[in-house]
Amino acid sequence: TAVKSYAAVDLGASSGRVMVGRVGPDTLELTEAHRFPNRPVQVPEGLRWDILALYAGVLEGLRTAGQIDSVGIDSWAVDYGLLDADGALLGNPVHYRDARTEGIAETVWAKVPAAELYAATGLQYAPFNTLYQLTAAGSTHQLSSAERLLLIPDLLTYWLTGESGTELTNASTTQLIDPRTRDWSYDIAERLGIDLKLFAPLRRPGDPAGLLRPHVLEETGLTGPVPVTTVGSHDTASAVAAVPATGERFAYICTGTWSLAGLELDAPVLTEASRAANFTNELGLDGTVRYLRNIMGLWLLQECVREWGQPDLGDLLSAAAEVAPLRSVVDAGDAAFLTPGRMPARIADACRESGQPVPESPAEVTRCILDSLALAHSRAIGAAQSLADHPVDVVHIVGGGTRNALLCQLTADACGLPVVAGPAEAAALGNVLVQARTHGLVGDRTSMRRLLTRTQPLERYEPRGDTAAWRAAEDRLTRP
Ligand code: LFR
Repeated sequence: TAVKSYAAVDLGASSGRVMVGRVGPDTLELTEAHRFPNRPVQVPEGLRWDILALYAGVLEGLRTAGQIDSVGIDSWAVDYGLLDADGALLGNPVHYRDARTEGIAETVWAKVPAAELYAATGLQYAPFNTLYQLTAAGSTHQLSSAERLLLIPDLLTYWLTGESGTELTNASTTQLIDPRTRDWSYDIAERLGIDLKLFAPLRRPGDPAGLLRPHVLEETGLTGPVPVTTVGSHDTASAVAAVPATGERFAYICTGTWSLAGLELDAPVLTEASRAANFTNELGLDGTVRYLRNIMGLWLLQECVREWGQPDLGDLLSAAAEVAPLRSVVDAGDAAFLTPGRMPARIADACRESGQPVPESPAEVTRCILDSLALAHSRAIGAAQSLADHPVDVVHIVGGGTRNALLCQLTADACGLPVVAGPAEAAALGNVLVQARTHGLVGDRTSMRRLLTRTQPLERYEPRGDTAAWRAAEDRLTRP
C-alpha cells in the first residue's frame, strides 16, 4: 500500500515516547504508542540516567506500536555509555547535569585555547559537551577499561540490532567534529588525549543501522525483518527537520526542557564574534548547520513546579497571564541555572542582584520565567540574524512549548515578528519523515516541510505593541 508505518523513539530529558507515524503521499499522522517517565537518579557518585528503564520503555513501546516498517531513535545529545571488550555496558551513563565537569574547561583551554577550539569545532561553550565530560572522566577505571563509546541513541540502536555506529548530527555535539569537513577533528582529539578509536564509525541520517535482533522481535511480538533506520539522532536535529517552514527566511525555536533558538544555514559561522555570543554550529540533516543558542527553556519552570509540589500547570499559566508584564527578568541563557534544585530561590536571587523586584508568588515567578524566556528567544534570534547575515520574517516554535500559548505570544511580542507554533511532536515527526524519505515515501527536505504544512495544525501569533519595553528589560539584564 501507499501508506507505511514508522516507529519513532524520542527520548527527552523528562520523558521518553514511542510514536507511530503513518506516512503516505498526502498523509502524515502521528499517534502515541507509549510514553514513560525519564527519571535520572542521584547515586553517591553523582547524577545518572536510568538507561535500563529507558530501554524497557522502548521495548514496551515497540510492543504497543503494532507491525511497523522501520524504527528510528533520537534523544538528547552529548551523553554516552561505555562498553567493555565483550560489548557489555560499563555503569550507568552520566547525566549531562552532573557536577563532574565543574572547573574542567580551564584544563582543556590550557591545552587548546577556547578561541582555537571554537574555530575548529564551532561548538558553543557548554560544560556538558562530550569533550569536557571525557576530560572529566580522565583516568577513571571505567574510561580506561572501555573499548567503545556509544552516544545514547546509538547505544539503544546497538542493543536493538547488535550494530554500532556514531550518528553524525549527534556526534556534532561532542565538540570533536569539524563542521566544515563534517568529519572528526583529529587534531583537537589528539591534543586533548581523547582516543577517537573509542567511537564507532560515523553514520548519517538515512543509513541502515541493522535489523531488530531475534530476541527483540520475540520480546515485542513484531514480525521480522524490521530495520532500524538512522535518523537525525540528536532530538534537536530531528525537530529542526520538522520545522514547517515555507521559505528560507525563518528562525526556529525548539522548545522543551531546553529552548534551542537559531537558524538553519548552509555553512558554519566560526567568527570570534559568534564565539563571544556563544552560538553553536551543530550539524543537521543533509549537511545543514544548526546555528543556535541553548537557552535554559522550560526547565526553569519544571524545576519550580517540582519545588511547589506539582500544582496544576493550566491554573499557574492563567494566573501568570494576569501578572504585570516584564516586572523582572533573568538571563535565561545563564549556565548558573543548569543544575537542579532551589529554582524559585535562585531566580529570586538573580532578580535581587540585578536590582529588580523579587517575584514572590508562584504566578509571579512563572511570569518572570516566561518573560525571561521570550526575551532570551528574541535576543538569540536577533543576534543569529546579524552574526550569520541571514534575515528572517517569521519565527517557528516547535516542541512542547507550543502548548504554552502565553510563551508563544510573548515570544512574538519580544521578537516583533509573527510566530508560527507547531508541531508539538516535532522531533518524532522529523524522525518519522527521515525514515519515510529513506524508504522512498517522501522527497527532499522541502517536500518533507510541505507535507508538514499540509497536514499539521499550526497556530499563528502576531506581535503586539512595539518592542521598546522588551529592549528596556534587556538593558536591565546587561547593565554592568
Ligand atoms: C535538547 C538537547 C539540546 C542539547 C541538550 C543536552 O533535548 O538535545 O539540543 O544541548 O538537550 O543534550
